Amino acid sequence: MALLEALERRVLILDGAMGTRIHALELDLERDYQHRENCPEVLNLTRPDAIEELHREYLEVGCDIVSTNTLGGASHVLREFDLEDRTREVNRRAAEIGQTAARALSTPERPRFVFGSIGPGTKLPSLGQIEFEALLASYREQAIGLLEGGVDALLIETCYDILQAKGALIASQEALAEVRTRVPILVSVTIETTGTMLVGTDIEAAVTALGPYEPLSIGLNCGTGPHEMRTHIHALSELWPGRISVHPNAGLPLVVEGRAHYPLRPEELAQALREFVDREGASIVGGCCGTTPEHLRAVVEAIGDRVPGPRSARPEPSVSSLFQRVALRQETSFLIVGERTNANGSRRFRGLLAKEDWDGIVQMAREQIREGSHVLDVCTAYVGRDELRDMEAVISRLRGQATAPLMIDSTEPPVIERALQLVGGKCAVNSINLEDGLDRMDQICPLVRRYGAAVVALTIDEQGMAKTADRKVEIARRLLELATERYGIRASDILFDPLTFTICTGNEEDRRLGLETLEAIERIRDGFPESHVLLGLSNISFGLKPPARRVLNSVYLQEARKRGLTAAIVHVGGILPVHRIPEEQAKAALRLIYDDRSSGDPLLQFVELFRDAEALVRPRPAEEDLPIEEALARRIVEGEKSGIEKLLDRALETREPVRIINEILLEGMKTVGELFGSGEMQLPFVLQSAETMKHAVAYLESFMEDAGGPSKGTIVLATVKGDVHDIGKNLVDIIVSNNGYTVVNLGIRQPIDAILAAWREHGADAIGLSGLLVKSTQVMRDNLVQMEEEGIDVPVILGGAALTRRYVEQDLRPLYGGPLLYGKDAFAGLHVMNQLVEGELEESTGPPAPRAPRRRPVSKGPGGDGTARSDVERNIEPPKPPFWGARVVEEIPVREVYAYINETALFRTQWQFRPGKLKGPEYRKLVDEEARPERARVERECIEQE
Ligand code: THG
Repeated sequence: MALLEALERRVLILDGAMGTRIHALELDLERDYQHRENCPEVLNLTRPDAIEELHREYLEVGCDIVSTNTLGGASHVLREFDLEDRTREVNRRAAEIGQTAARALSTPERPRFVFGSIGPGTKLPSLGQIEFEALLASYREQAIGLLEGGVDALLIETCYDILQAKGALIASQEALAEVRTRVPILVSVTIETTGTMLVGTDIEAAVTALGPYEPLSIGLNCGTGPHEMRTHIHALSELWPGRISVHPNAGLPLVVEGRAHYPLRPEELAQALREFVDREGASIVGGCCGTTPEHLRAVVEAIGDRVPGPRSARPEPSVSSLFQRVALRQETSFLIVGERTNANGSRRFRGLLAKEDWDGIVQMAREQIREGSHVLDVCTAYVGRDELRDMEAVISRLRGQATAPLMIDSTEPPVIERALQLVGGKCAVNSINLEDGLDRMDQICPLVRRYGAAVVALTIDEQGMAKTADRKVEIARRLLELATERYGIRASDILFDPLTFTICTGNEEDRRLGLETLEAIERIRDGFPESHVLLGLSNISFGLKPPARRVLNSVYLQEARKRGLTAAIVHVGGILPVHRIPEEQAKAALRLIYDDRSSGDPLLQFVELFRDAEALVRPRPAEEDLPIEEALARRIVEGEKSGIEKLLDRALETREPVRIINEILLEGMKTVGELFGSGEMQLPFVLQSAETMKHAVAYLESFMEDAGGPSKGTIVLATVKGDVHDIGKNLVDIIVSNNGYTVVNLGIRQPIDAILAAWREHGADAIGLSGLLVKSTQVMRDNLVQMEEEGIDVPVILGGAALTRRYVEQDLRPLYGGPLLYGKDAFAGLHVMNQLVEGELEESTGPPAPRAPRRRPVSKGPGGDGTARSDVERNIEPPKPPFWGARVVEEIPVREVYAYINETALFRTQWQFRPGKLKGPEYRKLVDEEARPERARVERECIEQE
């Protein structure tokens, strides 16, 4: 209570390093350590006086909180020193030592606190180095000892495996229940210089996984100094509405004469922490490795009685994988849950399961992600096989080899629990219902809570599956009340599934089932706005032949989305964009869905249509019969890349590779842009087209002659953090690299630190930031602010659909000292690069940039300069997330591309150089183009659509 009151009043200061201080004491290996070298925890038993003295030093300089000497105090760590049996005692003693020191300096106005430190341990559960249950047992022992010794809070710190952090959290909660006490739990993770936790988790994914536990605070410690933490603290502050803690190292250590030397001076640490307090609203600050009482004295002085700065967190209900967060509400799409990793839903999956072809299953999962699935539904229930064993085998592979969060689809509580124990991210559980009254809920909801998951809630009750909208809504209300009130699940973690049935049986009573579901979707959306609405889409069409199913599923999906559907379990590859469905079929599907009998039986008509449909689809000329131009362009528009090489080979017989790109492929992309602009093509299909384009260009590149000459210059391209859209960026890549420049394409979701690291590494001349989402414009702003603070002035080009010239030039330009350019489409990047190398870069306003802006960045930062790391075990092979790393595109001069793109640049996510201060003909050409009313219309529509 006193702790919470104190936190209400002001920022609290945590102590500094313990480990490095203990090393400095040079204690006796035999007497003090009892031959347990590297086990500082034993000193709680043998040298309580020395530990108390270290605490007192921190309290005397004004720290509010000391943390116990128990970083390695979990029993699985103490086992390595033969101290496992004394786990409780070691931790209890440590807490008592802390309390003795704290009480001595406490006053009523300034109480001091003891946090029980719980460290990362020596084993990574996400890599299978320790079983989850064993991990829990170990941390439970430690936490019980700390609580018995009277700590004011439990501080789970230096987490580098998010699954370990979850384990420590669960164990701590259990310990609280066992000791019958209530103290807050705080969690602090370690983000490496790579920008993620050791196992690959970024801060947003970490917040997503930890958030459901509602700890007193989430924070960062160790790994790096405060500087490297900035972007992560900022992201944390945006996403996490609770309190924030920060205790960094005293900078990145340098090895001087064989010893780690932490370079950050006390005032520098204090200054950085004060910024976290003022700007990001941090509530608890202190130091980690390399910080001393002198550092903390400076921190106390700098922070004084400050209160945390204002916060404006925008929490987003999400799920996560080991690697990344996925929002349950998608800005430009619905949450796509891949249906194929399901033994009931895919013959291929069943076959792989039967053969125990685990790699094949990983392959299937990745295919679904490539197709656009955000989340994967996983079900291993298959008669004659052990569902639990299979789930374990599948999940333990997918967790490290697929980037998407998982939806655990099972009716068996033990299977669900086993899966949840394996995943460091935040899963969704599929599903709960009220079929047996509360029985199922009582088994599954506690698991959802315990493992911090989201949950799918089916509208089924004691009377069976709800068929009318009224019943669906009524059951949804009951499910929501129970889940939130009885089990403490947050409404924002619930996805209602109003279950659709097939409307294709021909039974009179089934015909309106789809309609009732649509009605229920709308009423659930309106009635329970914090929750989400999901459907297993393919159910609607059971009984029909595959071509008819695809059409009905696609049309029904569109109708359901209009009514408020936010998520669907689907096979993305089987969804047709409605613009590609012949009008007659789409209309027949609508009549079927709405049970429109005005022109006869809609089901009969629909089925009838597809008897001929095969003929109807057939007349579409076969690829072989089409002129090569049309065949290839069709491939691009339809986003069909498999086997496209054969077509390209055919085209290569008569054309240069460059001309194939210019004259055929880009023509296809132009059509895609037009379809998208007019709303006839949805984003996921645009992405497939872009993917096909990329694939084709990569193939053609192998036939192009090397330019031979040196690169004309280098640009780093990236889609900003939190954004996955990269069509525009990839087009810039194609165009710029084909004009003799080196392009370092970092891919999507890039934090600014990674972008700057690439800029330094490659000595790039410019940076291009891209992003489609509205929130990406904010991220770009933050990035520029950070670059400015770091004194960087490399030319930056911003591109993306949500940007406007006004925003870039009027709002952002004043924030950044270097040249800042608004790129409207693909050739803007090329313009900038050309101007850069000619030293003629000009912004459209403000004074012209000085000549020779090809300032090469000075290489600095980790690696190569003797920097060393903190003393955490690093001899571990982290799982490799299947990301694409940096790619350097070969340099090929393709002059024509530029001119060609110039003509066809209608595509809205392409970039275009700001036509304002360009000279001569280029200027006029661009202005002309801008003035084209057609173009303006398309743009306006795009912005409105956003
Ligand atoms: N709601 C919730 N969960 C669900 C469903 C739901 N989980 C399972 C199911 N329904 C959703 N998953 C699928 C998966 C596949 C198919 C339908 C639903 C499907 N498969 C084809 C078939 O069976 O004909 C393809 C078979 C193959 O490829 O071999 O239709 O509603 N919460």
